[in-house]
Amino acid sequence: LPGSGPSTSSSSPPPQFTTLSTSRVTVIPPTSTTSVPGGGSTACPTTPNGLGTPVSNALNDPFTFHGGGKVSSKADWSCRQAEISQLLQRYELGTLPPEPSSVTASFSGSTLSITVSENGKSISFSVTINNRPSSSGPAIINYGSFGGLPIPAGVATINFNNDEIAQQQDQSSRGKGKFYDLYGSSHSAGALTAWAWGVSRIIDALELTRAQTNIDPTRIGVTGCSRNGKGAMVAGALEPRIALTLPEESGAGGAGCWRIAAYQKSQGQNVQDSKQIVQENVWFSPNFNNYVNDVNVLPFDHHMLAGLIAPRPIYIMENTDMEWLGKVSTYGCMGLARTQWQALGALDRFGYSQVGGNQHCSFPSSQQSSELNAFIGKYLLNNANAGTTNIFRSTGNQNFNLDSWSPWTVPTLA
Ligand code: MCU
Repeated sequence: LPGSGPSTSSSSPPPQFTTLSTSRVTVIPPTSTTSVPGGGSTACPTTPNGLGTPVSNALNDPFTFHGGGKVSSKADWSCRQAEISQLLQRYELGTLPPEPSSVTASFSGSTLSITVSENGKSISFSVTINNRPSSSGPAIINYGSFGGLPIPAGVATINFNNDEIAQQQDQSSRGKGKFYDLYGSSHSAGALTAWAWGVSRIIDALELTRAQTNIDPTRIGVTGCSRNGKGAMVAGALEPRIALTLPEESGAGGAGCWRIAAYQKSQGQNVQDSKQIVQENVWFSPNFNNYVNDVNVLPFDHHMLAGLIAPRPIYIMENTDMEWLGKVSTYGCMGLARTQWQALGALDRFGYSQVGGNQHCSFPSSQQSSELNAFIGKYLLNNANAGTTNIFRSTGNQNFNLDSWSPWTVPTLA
């Protein structure tokens, strides 16, 4: 996968306050090559300018490059992911800035304090870490205050006040928050991208303070509910150091696909769609406003946002009770996102579970022991016997034809 964790320098004292080296690999490869597992690099096809051919009443083919070539190997898949990430950033999410020139961190009590500098400006923020392991162990970054998952013993919780990085009150929040203090209020990133950048800085800080926190930065999960579930999915998609992505009831703009919602809307259903969502809040780049009235022109949909995570593990929790929350649009979208894990032979790293009877963001116990704990057990606690993690289930009668929305073939990638 593109990108890797930062290299750190621990030369200057004191040890709890270390500056990151600036020569790091960025998440989005700046050139048309991508690293291949096992070393080396491969040339990626050039991404042509423009939107390409519109796709209506179906989802875009994740396995065909923007320029038309087929994805036929794992190396191609890494190239395709880099391309999809660029397209998503260009037309919907806004640009994820490259690694900042310096990140410093200190840990005291339960507070991890982080300072980020770039272009002569700097910002600071802090996160609290609870239930730290007594020796090196995993942690889950939890966005904001909606919902919250029951986190099993042995896993620390890192509370991330994402609204401080990018506000999300309503449209008046555009360009407000510490991300924009650093990069300027007219930066193209929407709040979801700004928060993902914040998650990356938390992981940078964890890499620097490993000896103090006992948190293993290679075993980090991310979660959030609803608007913050959208954030969790985007963080997993844009930050390859996230080991487990756990979006809870993210709905439209997260696990939901724009085209499915647009189709439902045309049938008179009360589903949140692209036109409405950009009126409600600043989660996306202002550039997305140019496409919300005709999402068919976009060279991606959210099955491909999720696909940026493949084959890293993801467990998606959704609700059957309200169409607004994506009853159908997340089912269809993630049902087809799943093909990307299938192509990589990694179906045991993909979970979609949709149940009802619980209030929005109240985690239902039916998803706990055999699903959530299985994912956390296997992928953060390194317990291979934690349970079945090849999950695709919904208690709603979805009546949704996955095949008709995917007129493309799923390759086997080696
Ligand atoms: C599911 O996430 C959002 C939804 O997109 C909004 O339309 C609604 O207003 O709020 C949800 C939410 O974040 O609830 C906490």
